[in-house]
Amino acid sequence: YQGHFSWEKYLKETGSNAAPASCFRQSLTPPVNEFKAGMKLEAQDPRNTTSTCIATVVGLTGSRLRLRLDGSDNKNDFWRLVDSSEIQPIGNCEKNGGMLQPPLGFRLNASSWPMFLLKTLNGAEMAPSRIFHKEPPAPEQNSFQVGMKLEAVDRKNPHFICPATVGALRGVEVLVTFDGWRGAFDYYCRYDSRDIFPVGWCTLTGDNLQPPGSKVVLPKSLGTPTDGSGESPAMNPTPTVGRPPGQRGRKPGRRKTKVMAPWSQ
Ligand code: MLZ
Repeated sequence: YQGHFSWEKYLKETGSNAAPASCFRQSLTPPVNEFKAGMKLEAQDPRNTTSTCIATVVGLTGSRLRLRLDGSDNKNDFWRLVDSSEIQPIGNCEKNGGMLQPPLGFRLNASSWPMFLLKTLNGAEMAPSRIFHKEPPAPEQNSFQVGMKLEAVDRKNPHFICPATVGALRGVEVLVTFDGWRGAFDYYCRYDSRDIFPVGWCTLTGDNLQPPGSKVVLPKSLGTPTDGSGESPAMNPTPTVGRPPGQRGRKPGRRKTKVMAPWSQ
């Protein structure tokens, strides 16, 4: 369910272009997700990336897994693509001479880790290695351009993938700005981050792409918004979201009929 958002209409309406798929470290056809809830695997601890832990699949969305580290709480779930190099089949760590570690914030005494590990793996359903996919190679360089549209993980709400715009470039980094959110969720990431996807990704994976927010980047003065720092529908040559210039004095919430965004289907 795509929340009625149509990229085709939105790109037209905002006069913008999608970043080409070749800009991204993503496979052209999203990897199939054959994982099941309850399966166990090895994962790098996101809060302590040098340690490999046991994780359980607690949810699935498109090509991504919602993971929870065994021995951790339910407040630190994280999401990984099925072709992430940060997840491996159980046995991989030991095969490479490593040792499985308790997660940061292990809820028991550290001394009980070996027994906990035995118990958590006993009779567990281990994700078979054939359902892990190889991570795609990184593009050779950062070929994003300011203004290009993409789909990006909202890192404050990582279960969400949202429409976004490249707001700036900084060497190998890109500023991901979320359309209609006034900068509150923006972040810099490397151009080859696994958290950014080409336009159309969610349609291919069946992920639920969030619609753009309705918050408008307000101009500093009452003049025209020309500083170019904003993205979002407010940057349209003809503002289509929020209150048009002629209605600036109007109190919000008085509208009787719901106005549909022009990019709604
Ligand atoms: N509940 C949150 C969700 C915001 C999601 C924004 N994604 C770019 C809020 O409304 O603040």
